[in-house]
Amino acid sequence: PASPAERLKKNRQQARTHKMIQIHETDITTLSVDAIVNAANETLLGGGGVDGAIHRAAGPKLLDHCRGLGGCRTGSARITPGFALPARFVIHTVGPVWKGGQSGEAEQLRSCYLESFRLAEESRIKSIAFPAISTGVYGYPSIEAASIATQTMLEHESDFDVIIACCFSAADVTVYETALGRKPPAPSN
Ligand code: AR6
Repeated sequence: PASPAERLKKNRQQARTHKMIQIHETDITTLSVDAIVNAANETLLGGGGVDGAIHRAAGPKLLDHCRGLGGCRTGSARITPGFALPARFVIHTVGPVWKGGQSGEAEQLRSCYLESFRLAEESRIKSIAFPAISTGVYGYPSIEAASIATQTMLEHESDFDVIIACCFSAADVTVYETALGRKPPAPSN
């Protein structure tokens, strides 16, 4: 029989290769992770959706801090403290507005995830949660967006203890499960 140390090593190896991308259906502001990602706009001065929820939960110091950043281009990201949030950091990224798919939206959305991961690695962040960037007010189709999100997550899986795809609806959970191949796609009739 394997020794406890061997079992632990095996579990760790399995943990590294399996399900380090977790899908949660929750309010991202409640997550106790090193960093949560915000789907912001270019001003970085707050807004509706997940951005509004993050600013409310973080408190006014977040807005004060963001005022000093001078905004952020679409596809880029900035990191700030989490202030009153349980998360230590917020990574603010600006997703593309969906204009039909022929305006570089996919590359910009991919860049949001890559830039967020880059900043996270620079700050030695080991646990990170992403909302479904651009799929609310900005109108990006959920299935296409989840395909880009999960692809970048799989590319960075080995650099983190956990990556959370934070969904705000049961429908989005199914979309992410399908994108990660954990559920067969629903029949399209
Ligand atoms: N936790 C997790 N996910 C959430 C939460 C929450 N508390 N609230 C909403 N979502 P959106 P966008 C989901 O509109 O499309 C803002 O005004 C939501 O259901 O927040 O990138 C900014 O300031 C959806 O799945 O972001 C920008 O102006 C996802 O988060 C603009 O909206 C993204 O929806 C950005 O639009």
